[in-house]
Amino acid sequence: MPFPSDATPDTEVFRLIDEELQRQVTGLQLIASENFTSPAVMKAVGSVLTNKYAEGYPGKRYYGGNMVVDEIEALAIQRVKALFGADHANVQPHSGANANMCAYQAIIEPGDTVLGLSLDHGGHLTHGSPVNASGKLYRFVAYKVTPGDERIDMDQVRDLALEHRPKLIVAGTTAYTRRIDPEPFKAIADEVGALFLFDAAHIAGLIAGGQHPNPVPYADIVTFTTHKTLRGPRGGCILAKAEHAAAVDKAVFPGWQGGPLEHVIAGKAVAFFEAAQPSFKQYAAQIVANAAALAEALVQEGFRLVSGGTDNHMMVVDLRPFDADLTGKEAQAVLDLAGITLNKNSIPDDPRSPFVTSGVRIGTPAVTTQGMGQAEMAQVAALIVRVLRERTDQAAIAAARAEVATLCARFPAYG
Ligand code: DSN
Repeated sequence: MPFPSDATPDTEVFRLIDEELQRQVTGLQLIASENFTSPAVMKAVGSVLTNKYAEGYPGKRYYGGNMVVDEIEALAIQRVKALFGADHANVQPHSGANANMCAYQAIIEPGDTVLGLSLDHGGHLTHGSPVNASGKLYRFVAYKVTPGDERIDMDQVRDLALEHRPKLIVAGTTAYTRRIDPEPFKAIADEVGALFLFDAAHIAGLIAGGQHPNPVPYADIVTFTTHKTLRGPRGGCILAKAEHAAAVDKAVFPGWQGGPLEHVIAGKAVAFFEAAQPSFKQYAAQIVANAAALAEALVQEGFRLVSGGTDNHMMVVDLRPFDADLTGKEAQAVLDLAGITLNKNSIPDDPRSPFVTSGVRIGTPAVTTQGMGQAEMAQVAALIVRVLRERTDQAAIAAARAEVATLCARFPAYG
């Protein structure tokens, strides 16, 4: 029986989706890994492509009826290769975590030694955390940031590489605020005969927008998510040198995944198109300028920033100099009440647990998409400070919530 229209008797789910829309557009979205994707991307993701099975790759599928899907996936591949100058692309990973596990399976064996940034110093779960499959399948050795300037300790990376002779060196972070230069990593990898993987999940949009160095010429494999600074749909992607192309494709399917999400792949294709436009360069530059402005304003208010500042889209704020009793957990909760959404985050060598933390992570991709600039970042900083100072005063929190809504109404995320 055909569906008569898009009317649905399910009022519950769509009421909740509408509630979430209101939450997103009336509050400040400062989670560094989130963004507002475009209506065009959402249209692709909500399309009939969700109905199609397409195990395999364009021209080599295990199901019929993939003539259109093949064109869509080929377009996504062609666009992302052009965007980053890559030999090969696989656009099927469902997430960044999947992309990393697929990449490992493509180029190393279980038990092999790998260097990665420690999770509590800004690395990712899939860079060898013992609770993650990466840490169980491979022998990860963690490098850290220096205790002094809190930047990646490249001397330690080299020392550990010489000591452990890893098969693979992983660069890339989830809570690190400085530019990552791929060249010194590549030099160390070459010195010890290791392969080099760059996880660009957070900064893919900054790379596409010309704000951060492109790791593609240096790395054997580059992985990233499409939904952070790149502003696409939720998903992952792998770029590889030609010699790893076949192994990467095999690791994604049939290695780790079954049917690709072709509706999401269509959304990725739209996002790659958008990121190739000249206006995306301005967008990426504004993300960085906004982060610098917000960071500066927070420092003026007595916060300490891990590494002293930011070169990218985020900052990690050490709350202790502002208020020794304030934890990241409490800050996140009270700011949420005021419509300011961010996440608690460990600072390097945090004495508190990862569920409590002494810090928060703040990012500017979403507010920049809304069109906010440096002037608004000063206002955002002032709101954060007020809520944290007056965190036991319900009336003050309610007043801040109203101001947040007024600010967001001036910069509507969607029309
Ligand atoms: N959860 C992502 C982030 O917030 O950085 C990393 O996968």
